[in-house]
Amino acid sequence: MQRHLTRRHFVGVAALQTAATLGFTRIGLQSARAAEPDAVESAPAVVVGSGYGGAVAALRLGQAGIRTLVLEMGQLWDTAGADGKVFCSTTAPDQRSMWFRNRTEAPLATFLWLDVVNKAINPYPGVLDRVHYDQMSVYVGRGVGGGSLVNGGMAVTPLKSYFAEQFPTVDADEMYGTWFPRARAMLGVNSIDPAWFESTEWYRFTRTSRKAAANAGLKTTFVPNVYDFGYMQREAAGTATKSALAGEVIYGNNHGKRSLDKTYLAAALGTGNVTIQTMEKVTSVSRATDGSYLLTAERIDNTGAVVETKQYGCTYLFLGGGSLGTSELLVRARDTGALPDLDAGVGAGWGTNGNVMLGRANHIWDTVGAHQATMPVMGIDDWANPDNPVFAEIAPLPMGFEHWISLYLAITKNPQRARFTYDSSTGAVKLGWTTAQSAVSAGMAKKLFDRVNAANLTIYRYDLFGSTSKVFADNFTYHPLGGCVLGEATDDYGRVRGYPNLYVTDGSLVPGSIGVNPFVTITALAERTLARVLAEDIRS
Ligand code: FAE
Repeated sequence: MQRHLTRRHFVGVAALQTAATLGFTRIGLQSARAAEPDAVESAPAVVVGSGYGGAVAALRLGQAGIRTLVLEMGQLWDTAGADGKVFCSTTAPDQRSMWFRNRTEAPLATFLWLDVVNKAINPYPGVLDRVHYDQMSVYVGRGVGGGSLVNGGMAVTPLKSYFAEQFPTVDADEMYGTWFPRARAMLGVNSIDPAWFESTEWYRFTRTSRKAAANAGLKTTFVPNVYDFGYMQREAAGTATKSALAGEVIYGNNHGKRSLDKTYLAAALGTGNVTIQTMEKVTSVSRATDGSYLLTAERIDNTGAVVETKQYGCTYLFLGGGSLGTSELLVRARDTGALPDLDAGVGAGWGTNGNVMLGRANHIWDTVGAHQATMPVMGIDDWANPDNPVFAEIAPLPMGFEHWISLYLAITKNPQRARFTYDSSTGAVKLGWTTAQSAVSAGMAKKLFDRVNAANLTIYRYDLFGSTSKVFADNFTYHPLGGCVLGEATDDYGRVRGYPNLYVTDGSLVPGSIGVNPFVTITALAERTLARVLAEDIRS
């Protein structure tokens, strides 16, 4: 990653740090302000959300000399708490862990059926949210950097043939020749040293799962990550403060991870043209008679109370609120009549990337280790199996003691899709995904792992997901995708149909499935969109 750092990048990092130190929620606001009525702050370009899609938009707009305002509903995670740390760990969660909850809602609910995983916390704008719909819940990151703050860092480029299947109108050669390499370079993707992997106690859990897969005739593959493996080796050697080796991941990493606030967003601020405002949730979008866009945003405080309702105006609007955030804004805008010409495809094509989590119980001699790194580095790759395509990440379960559990996040090729709809009686946007649709993913995961269990004479773990016998956690996803699918609700470059100068740059463009962990694809598509839009649409 070092080679991508520039002077401007460092200016950006400093800006983020200064803002945090001084407790500002506004960074460089003045530069984004134009001669507008008091109630309206305007900028040529506004970006909603600061995850992958939003961060790419912010950087490329800033580099093109366009004053850009980023509105992010979460906070800037750069201020240490009383313990001297910005983020809390998975083993000792506090209020920083979750977005306005009284109790944590970790993916693993129980251990030996005991309610020992989740803890009572104070409601606070924490970094991980679990959004509950009727029959599916979705984990998302909240804060400057979006999902990059909480994810496992697995930076996987999808199989070219499956990418082409999912995006038939996108030039796959150009994606794999230009946009994927650019995304990987900007994100700071690196790979674990195979020799270290084979010898370190911190990845015993992965080697044990690899052996079990091999016994079933299944192929495993290393996957790259944005966590700095050089740093991780220093953690293991005792020369760097532990983060991935100290149980830090879904509630944030204090060190080692190249999250977006350290890459794209730092560089964006370094251009001097980008402003990020935090704790502001965009609640509606409409269009003025001159064709510009108007946004309403609610600024909240640490209790969640709305302390100000603000109006923004812009010529160019980029939506990077993620699959949920962007779909919600656009479905509501269409169905309330604020943007009535939005395509019927807005809200459609949503899927879970076929996510299912499960655990297997190993034999007593197949230990997984009391010490586990939190960054996954390997997957079981059975995607080429035409009867049952599955790619299963070998996930860590760092409990600090030997538990003999192999945990997996399976990505299955589930063809089911759902739609977001607007409920006019409550004003809520609902998701129509059903339990029966999840069962398709669970069935595929079962088919694969029944093979692993049969070959190893092992069984599933029945004690991890809350109820007395739940083996396949198919009721939540880490990978929400779709809702504003590329080439359907938008043109082939993320331009929203019916509304000039309105763009989608995030995971809502991906039609419900990409076969691997999705952020490299989201980033690469956003790079492609921004290059095209800057060349053809924007006059600075
Ligand atoms: P995202 O990163 O979610 O960013 C959206 C941002 O917009 C957030 O910061 C929101 O707070 C903000 N926002 C939303 N609505 C509004 C609004 N109305 N007003 C203002 N701000 C708003 O979107 N993917 C991988 O590729 N590899 C992994 O290892 C991996 N592990 C994961 C582990 C966990 C626990 C989770 C939750 C996800 C994981 N993912 C992983 C998924 C990945 O983080 C996700 O696909 C991307 O973050 C999605 O990027 P977007 O730009 O779509």
